[in-house]
Amino acid sequence: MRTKVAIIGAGPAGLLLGQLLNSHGIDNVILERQSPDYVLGRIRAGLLEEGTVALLDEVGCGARAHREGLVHGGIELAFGGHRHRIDMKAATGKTVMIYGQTEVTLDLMNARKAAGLTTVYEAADVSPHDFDTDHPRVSYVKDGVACEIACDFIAGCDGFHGISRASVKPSAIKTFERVYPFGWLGILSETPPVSPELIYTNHERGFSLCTMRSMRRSRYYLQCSLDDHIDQWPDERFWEELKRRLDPEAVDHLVTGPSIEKSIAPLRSFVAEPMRFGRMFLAGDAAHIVPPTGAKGLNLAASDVHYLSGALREFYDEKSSAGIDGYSQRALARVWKAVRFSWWMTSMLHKFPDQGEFGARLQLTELDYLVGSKAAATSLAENYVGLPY
Ligand code: RFL
Ligand code: PHB
Repeated sequence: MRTKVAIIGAGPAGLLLGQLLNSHGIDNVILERQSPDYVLGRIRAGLLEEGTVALLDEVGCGARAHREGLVHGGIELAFGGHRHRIDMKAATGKTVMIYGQTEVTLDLMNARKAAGLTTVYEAADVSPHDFDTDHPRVSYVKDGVACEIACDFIAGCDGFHGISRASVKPSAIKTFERVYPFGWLGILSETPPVSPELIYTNHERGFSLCTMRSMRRSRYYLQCSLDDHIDQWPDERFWEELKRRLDPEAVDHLVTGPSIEKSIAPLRSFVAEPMRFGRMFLAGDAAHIVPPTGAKGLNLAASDVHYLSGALREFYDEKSSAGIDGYSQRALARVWKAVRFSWWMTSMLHKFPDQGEFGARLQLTELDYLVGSKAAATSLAENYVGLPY
């Protein structure tokens, strides 16, 4: 098989890149290790920046998001038993949209199918080769048969544990990492959200977040220990702990119910530089990870593939390699700003084992400053709704 761009990974980065390239007549094939159902079953992100929604619109996949997504103009920060609203719309003129990653993925998968583009699911032993030459290849095994794709470029959209970044020789890559000493325990339940907007809480027992997927489906997160296992968190314990961390009004409004999904995610900041190695590019979680506190992971995957698709279009249409030469620097400039923002939100809102009373007091002071200062609130809002591309 031959294609222009071989994309490894059918998560949001790979699927969106495939549609963006296709809309400019650049043919591509996606190789995905898992089955479609497995990919669709991963409950992850829930919050889209306007820029991400605009990219879905650009590839004709935004209609359901506009119909079913919930547009939010603010968030609430809770500390010391009180909630304070940050009016992001007033500060920036922009909003964010609640629309689950599973829905984004489904819409992109359906569009890909309708366009008749090739996606090889359950592709084993996917491996990029010769990307330091003008003739890269990707090998894989499908149903026990060894296969190969010859291509012009490889896009590594295969997430943090993927093969693309791991195929680069260590001397060509520099990584930056911070691992946080806690995780997020998340549950999904068929209950109405406790409040119309998201509530981020700093509490002495640890962080909590109230979010949602729709007006009938809630998503809640609790900061938990990295040693915790979901078996130790039956639903009753989860709800009890959440109530301890919420303000009294939220406790009164909280509707509990059986969880339909429960998982624990570790928190990490990670950046690999550069994001281009000859004729292979990294995009999305394959190149960087942020803690979910700023809701930036999926949105960064979208801005990466926006830059990358533009660069490849320039290469094919204008016979210019300026775009692909500048991809890494351009993408990383935006990535690092989101890394900083997510690290800052995480640092301000979580209980750290070594923070002591001094650290805890500084967190509360920072939150108090934020909700009392127009300048500080605007800075948070500007980053939260997404910095411009
Ligand atoms: P993905 O989604 O990990 O997709 C990578 C795909 O590559 C496949 N793959 C391979 N395929 C072939 N061969 C191999 N060797 C392969 N290895 C891997 C995988 O099966 C998979 O299908 O990466 P992508 O596309 O870069 O997308 C990134 C996002 O998924 C991620 O950043 C977000 O989920 C992060 N995130 C959030 N982001 C937001 O923007 N807003 C949020 O509200 C938000 N909340 C979250 C989150 C992530 C969370 N967890 C679980 C880490 C909340 C949580 C709890
Ligand atoms: C989510 O809805 O899952 C979500 C929203 C905001 C975040 C993280 C996760 O910061």
